[in-house]
Amino acid sequence: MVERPEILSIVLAGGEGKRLMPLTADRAKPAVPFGGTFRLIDFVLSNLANSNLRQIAVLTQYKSHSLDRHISKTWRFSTMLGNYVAPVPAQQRLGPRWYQGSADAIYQSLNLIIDAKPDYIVVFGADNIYRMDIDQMLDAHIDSGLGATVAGIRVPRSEASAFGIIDAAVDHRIKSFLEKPADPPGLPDSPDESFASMGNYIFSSAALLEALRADASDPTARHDMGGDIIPWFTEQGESQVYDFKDNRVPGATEKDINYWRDVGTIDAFHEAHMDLVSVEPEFNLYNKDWPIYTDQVQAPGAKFVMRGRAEDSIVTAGCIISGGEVDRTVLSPNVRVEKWAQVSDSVLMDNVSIGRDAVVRRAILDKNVIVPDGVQIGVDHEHDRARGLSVSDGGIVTVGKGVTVPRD
Ligand code: ADQ
Repeated sequence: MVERPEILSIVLAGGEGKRLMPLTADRAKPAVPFGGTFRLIDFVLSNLANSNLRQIAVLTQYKSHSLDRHISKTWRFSTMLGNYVAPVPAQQRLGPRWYQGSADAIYQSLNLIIDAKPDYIVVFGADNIYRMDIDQMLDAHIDSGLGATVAGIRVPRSEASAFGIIDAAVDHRIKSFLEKPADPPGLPDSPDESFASMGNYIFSSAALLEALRADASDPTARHDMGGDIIPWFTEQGESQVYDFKDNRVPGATEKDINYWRDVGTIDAFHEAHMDLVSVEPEFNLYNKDWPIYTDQVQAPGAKFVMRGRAEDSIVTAGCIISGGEVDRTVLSPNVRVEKWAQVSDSVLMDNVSIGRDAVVRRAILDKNVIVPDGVQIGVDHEHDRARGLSVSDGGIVTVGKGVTVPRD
C-alpha cells in the first residue's frame, strides 16, 4: 500500500481587514458574517474538510474573540482519526512581539510543524469566497517535486494591484512574482487580465522551514507570505502556479465553476451578497455535494405576517417580517421588519430591527443595529454621512454593530 503523506494545514486568520471597517471594528476579518448564516472562515475550513484535510491549525491574532468562539463552537471534528481544527492565538514564543506579518505568524508557530512532522504544508488565507478541491492542488504540488505551489486565477487588470501577480511559463513554473504591484502587467493572450495569487499555497515542509528561517534572519524583510516567501521560492526556481481553472468540485454548475471572490472591501462584500440573492447566482450556496458548514442558530422558522413579504432574498431562521417589504436582501437570523418598512438591496446581520415606515436601501447593517420607526438609510448619502454612517465609494451605507441609527 502506498503511504499517504502527512499533511498539516495552516489557515492564516490574523488579518485586520481595515477596508471592511466598520464590520471589522470589533472582530477579525475571517469572523465577518457572510451569506446570512456563515462567517468568512467557514469557506476555507469547509474546503479543507471536504478535501479530507482535517488536521488544521488556525493562526489568529487581531481581535480574535468571536473568531475563536466560532471555531471552537462550530469546527469540532471527531478526534478519533487525529482530526482537529485548533485555533492558535499569537503566543509570543519568540519574545514579546506580535506577528509581524503572515510569514512571521507561521515562524512563531514552528512548534506546530516540528511536532506534527508533516511532509507537506497547506497554507491558506481565511477570507475568500469559493469552493476548491484542495486535494487536486496537492496532487499537482507533489507531482512537481518543487518547494512551493501557488493557486492562481485570472482577475481584471483594473483590480489586480490588490493581489500578488504571477508571471508563469507554459509549464506552470513561476518566472516572477510581484506582490501588489502599482501597475500590474496584463496577460499575453488577454491584456486586460492579470494572473493573481489567491493567497493559497502548498509547500514541501523542509523547503518552507528553510524559507521561513531565511526570512526571519533578513532584517529588511516584511515577513509576509506574498511579499517575501513566495518571491524567495521564485528566485530559487522552486515555485509553480496551480491554475484554479483546472479545479473541479463535485456538484459545481456551469456558472459557479471556479468562482472566487476577495470580499475585502465593502463594495465587493455587498456585490457578493447581491449575487447570492439573484435568481441565478454565480455562486451556488446550495451545492450539497460540497457543503459549506457553519454553526446554525437555534431559532424557529422565519415567519411572514400582516402581508409582510420578501422577494429575491435569503431569509434565515428566527426572522419575522410583519407587514414590511423586503427585496434583494440577505437577512441573518432573528431580524425583525415592521409594518410599512421597505428594505432593498441590503445585508442585515443577526438581530437587526427595522421599525415601522423605515426605509433601508443598499446598506449593510451589522448585528443588533436598530433602525427606529420612520428612519431612512441609503436615501440621502449626505444625510447618512452627517449622521456618522459610512458610505463607500460604490454608495453602500454601512452601520456598525449595535448602533441605533439617529433620525437627524
Ligand atoms: P492580502 O489578503 O492583502 O493578500 P494579507 O493581509 O497578508 O494579504 O492576508 C492574507 C491572509 O493572512 C488573510 O487570511 C489574513 O487574515 C491573514 N493574515 C494577515 N496577517 C496575518 C498575521 N499577522 N497573522 C496571521 N494571519 C494573518 C494575500 C496575498 C496576495 C494575494 C491575496 C489574495 O499576499 O498575494 O493575491 O492574498 O486575496
